[in-house]
Amino acid sequence: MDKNKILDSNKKYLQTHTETFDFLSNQLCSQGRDVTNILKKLSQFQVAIPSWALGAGGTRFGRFGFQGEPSNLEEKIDDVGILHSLTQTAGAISLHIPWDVPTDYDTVKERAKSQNIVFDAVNSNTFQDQKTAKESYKYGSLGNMTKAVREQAIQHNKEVIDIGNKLGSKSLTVWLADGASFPGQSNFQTVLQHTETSLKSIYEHLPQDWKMFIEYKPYEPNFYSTVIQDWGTSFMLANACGEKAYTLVDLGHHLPNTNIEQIVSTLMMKGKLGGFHFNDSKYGDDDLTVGSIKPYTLFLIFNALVYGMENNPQNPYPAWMIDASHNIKDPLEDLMQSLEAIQEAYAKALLVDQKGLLKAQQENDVVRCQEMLQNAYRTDVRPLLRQARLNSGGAIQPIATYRSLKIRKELIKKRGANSVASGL
Ligand code: AOS
Ligand code: ZN
Ligand code: ZN
Ligand code: ZN
Repeated sequence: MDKNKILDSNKKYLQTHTETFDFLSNQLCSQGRDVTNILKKLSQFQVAIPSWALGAGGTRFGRFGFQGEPSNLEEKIDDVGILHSLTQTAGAISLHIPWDVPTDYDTVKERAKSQNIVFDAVNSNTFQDQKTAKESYKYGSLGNMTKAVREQAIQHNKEVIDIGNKLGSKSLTVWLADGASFPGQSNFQTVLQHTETSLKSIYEHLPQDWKMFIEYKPYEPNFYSTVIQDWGTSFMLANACGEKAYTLVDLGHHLPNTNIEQIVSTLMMKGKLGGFHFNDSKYGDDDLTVGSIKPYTLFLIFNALVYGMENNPQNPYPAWMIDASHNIKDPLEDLMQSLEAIQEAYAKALLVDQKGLLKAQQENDVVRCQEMLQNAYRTDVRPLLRQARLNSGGAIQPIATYRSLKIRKELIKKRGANSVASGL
């Protein structure tokens, strides 16, 4: 993307932005907040875009395409490049194998590098059957009763690691659909044991500086039981594998009203929170735009994350990823909304006076504790986000700029109205 076009479009927002930013920044400074440091942290916070979120997703009832979708890996990287140019916070892409197997590694790497994009966690796929595959995952993959199926799934994960390694990725995310739809269909202990043994074998294949993320999910596609159903099971499996294995928290993978911020805290205390899939949900794994349904919960989760990042050196810096699906919005606009919501929650969490909160907790001043969180939450931090983007050469108003530059129209012109995102 042409940087000058972004700088040019910033001109019309600059004066209003400067006024609101100065006002907020003065206010925060008088409260003893280090605005420069907050801006630095916001600029450093980079979120990986999943390759599968760049096209329109769909539901089991149908899929309505979105014109100008990226039809190959190179175009997916270009889409992330657009997001990154505008927001300066999407400097990574997370690939899904086999949907995104590169045909030419050098071209793909070059394409990413020229747009300042790095390759984040690679995702394996043993929840679908591939045309060329000998064995079927209909009744499970790493936990399947049949050894040949497990072997095929293990082998696939090892290949995903090799592909990621060639691109410069440093982690593998494993999400399993394994489970049962009806009571009695499988033996809980047997499938869990198989899953553990299979994961250990994949773990053996990890390069020295890699991590393995184990995702959990309570239900779907199986509706009676899922083998890795909750953070406890993931945590147990990660411990069984070794120090390079971690739990991955997907915000949509909890039963209603689960206290996710508490899960995050526990995992960080134990040094086992490896990665994050951001999204939002009302009912289940809805994969909606981040912050669109429960922004206060997102803030509370970020509050736990900020605390953990400052106080838990035993926990590595987590891998941040979005895991979303779009049925009715322009995927790029939706992702910009998600990135904004993530940064907003992070900025608000950075405003929490941790020392003051500890003091109020020690004094058992429950009202003050709550006030401290809510004061931070109720602050309109958007001027900080805009300033952070401005400092890095991004757009003051990413979505408005995307629209005024008619980027989707350009993509349709280049790719055609009927292009369908590869892998979907
Ligand atoms: C599935 O529910 C999980 O959230 C996965 O992380 C992810 O959505 C999938 O791997 C993409 O197809
Ligand atoms: Zn996920
Ligand atoms: Zn999910
Ligand atoms: Zn999800």
